[in-house]
Amino acid sequence: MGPTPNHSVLRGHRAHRTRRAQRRFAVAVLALLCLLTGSLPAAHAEPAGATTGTTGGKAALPDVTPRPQHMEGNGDTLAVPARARVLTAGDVDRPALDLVVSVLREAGAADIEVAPLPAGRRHAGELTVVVGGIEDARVTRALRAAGGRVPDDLPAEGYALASRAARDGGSVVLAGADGDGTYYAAQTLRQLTSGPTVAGVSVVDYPLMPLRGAIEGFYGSPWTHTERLDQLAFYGELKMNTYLYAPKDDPYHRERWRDPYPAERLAELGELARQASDHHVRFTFALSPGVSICYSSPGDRAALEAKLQAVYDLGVRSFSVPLDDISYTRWNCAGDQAAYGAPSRQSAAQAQVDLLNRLQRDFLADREGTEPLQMVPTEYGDVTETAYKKTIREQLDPGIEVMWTGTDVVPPSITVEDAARAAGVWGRKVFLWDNYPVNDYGQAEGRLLLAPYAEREPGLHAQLSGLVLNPMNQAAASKVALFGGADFAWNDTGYDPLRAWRAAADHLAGGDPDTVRALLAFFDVEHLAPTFGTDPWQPAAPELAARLDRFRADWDGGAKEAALRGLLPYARLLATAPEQIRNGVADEGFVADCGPWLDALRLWGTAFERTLDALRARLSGDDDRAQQLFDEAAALAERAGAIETIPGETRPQGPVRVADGVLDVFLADARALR
Ligand code: 14T
Repeated sequence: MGPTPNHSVLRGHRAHRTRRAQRRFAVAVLALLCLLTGSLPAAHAEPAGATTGTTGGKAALPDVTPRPQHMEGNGDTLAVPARARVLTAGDVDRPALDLVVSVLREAGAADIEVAPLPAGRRHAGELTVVVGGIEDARVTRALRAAGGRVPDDLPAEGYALASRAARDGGSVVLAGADGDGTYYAAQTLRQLTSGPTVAGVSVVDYPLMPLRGAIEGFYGSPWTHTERLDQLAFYGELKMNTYLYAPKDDPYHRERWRDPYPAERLAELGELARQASDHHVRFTFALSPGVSICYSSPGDRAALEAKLQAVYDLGVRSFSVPLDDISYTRWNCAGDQAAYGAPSRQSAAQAQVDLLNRLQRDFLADREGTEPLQMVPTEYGDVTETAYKKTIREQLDPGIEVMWTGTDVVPPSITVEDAARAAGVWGRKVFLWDNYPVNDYGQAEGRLLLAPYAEREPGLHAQLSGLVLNPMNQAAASKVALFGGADFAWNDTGYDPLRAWRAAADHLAGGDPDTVRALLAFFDVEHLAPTFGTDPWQPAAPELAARLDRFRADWDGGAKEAALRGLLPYARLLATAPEQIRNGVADEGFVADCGPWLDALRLWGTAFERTLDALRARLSGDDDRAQQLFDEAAALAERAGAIETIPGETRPQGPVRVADGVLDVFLADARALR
């Protein structure tokens, strides 16, 4: 697994641009070819990022994330001609239609006509794209005609898609179970398209978990408005349908929950709600009154409703009341003592149940289009039976969604059995709040969490109502884990953590292989995932550690020259990865988020190279030169160790860590190698 050594020289901005120009040229040549032949030989048009091998001239299936439930090859790759007609059956979802048109335009269709079915006269050599609901007989007919499969029963958000090359043009059919499904079919089409071609496939696809997404639920500096807009678009691309707004350090969300949002903040929330629905994402607004609420006070209940009403008026229809990280061993007012008795787990649960059931019954049930209320219990990170859980299980409105973080706040794994026990104690399927890749706790100081989303057991979909990841303050860097989370929530039974990890690198690199290699090497040195305890649940730099082990074995076995030759390219890859990433990743947020870690890696990587050079000098008997190189390496490592997280951004702050416990240890030990 992992990256292979990169022997190529660094590419700067100019080389990057040249590469793009070359690609554009290749696209133009291909387009010309297509015009002449009508379709492309499959083997010549393997889509970028394809991982399956090409056999006997058959097209490799492209790598689509999340991984579809069913996808088969359907003949040759389609060449997108200059002319395309998009035929809509009924009222087609607007974002889906816009996406189809922009994908075709990107692929080189300059002349696109959008018209309702039935079609008028078709022109020779044009591509026909049918978009509509799977319940429409004209759509299923088109689907069959294009070699697609018509499923007997398509779950909500599902879709069927067929794409087929033909001598005289070609056809693509997108059939959604509903508007979401049609949009997801268009998102899949986007990933099937590479340059001027579309892979010939037949897909039947649907999610295994009904709620998939992220919860902005960390402590520390909340995401910016721009970051949130970018995240929502990204969620749409990954078929995630949920974003929970719950930033602990938005004062209006928690500390000052009673205070109305200032007008400009409210306007931003409205814009987020629109951006969410434009990308088929449900915006859930969370309000956390637990730090100061007086449960028995009609005034506080009215303040809570007024706050939710203001957001409802913006068009938001989904709400959550998280009651995590509060004390339930004391009341916030004398009235609660009178109404519920002395503080206890049972009385705390009773007060919470009364508040939430009332909110569901008197507020949400009365309002058009609202989703069931969601809540986070105060005991959210275990499955131990208590008087608190018993009261919630027995008395909380069964329609209210209950969140759960696993068998700990940051659990090292989540099994189907754990989730089944959670469903047992809460009396309903639970909604998983997964505290990965969040880095707001002490053990995560100086860390960026870039390991694959892993250690969640396939089959969890049967026990959960959904899954959201709690990301890092570094929004764009969190996309690495979110890629995996989206894939897992859609299709946990087909989930492969390393495949999703590489797909994330491929996405960020825009398919450029050198940048993919640099990213995977960078992810590896930021791989350690801590827990609240002392043992990490994902190890530090596994790829680098394996290479260092091999080096030691060779060196100790006497193959010293070979050991050095084997390791040097990887040291060079680490030293040059930061510049490759800065030049090759188009997502500016990602590069900005990773800034201090990239700066530190450049120094650590160079220290690594110097150390190997020192060992070589020592081997050739030049001890003075060796000493000088070791000293240079030590100076570089010291500079690297002094780089800190961006002030005011992450909580907690501290020196950034790069393969700590692996690379630093190797560099120190290497001085004694003879
Ligand atoms: F509500 C929960 F599901 C939850 O996870 N709450 C917080 C969350 O906001 C935070 O980002 C996450 C990771 O630090 O853990 C919870 O916060 C805690 C929990 C603790 F037990 C913070 C400190 C703790 F000691």
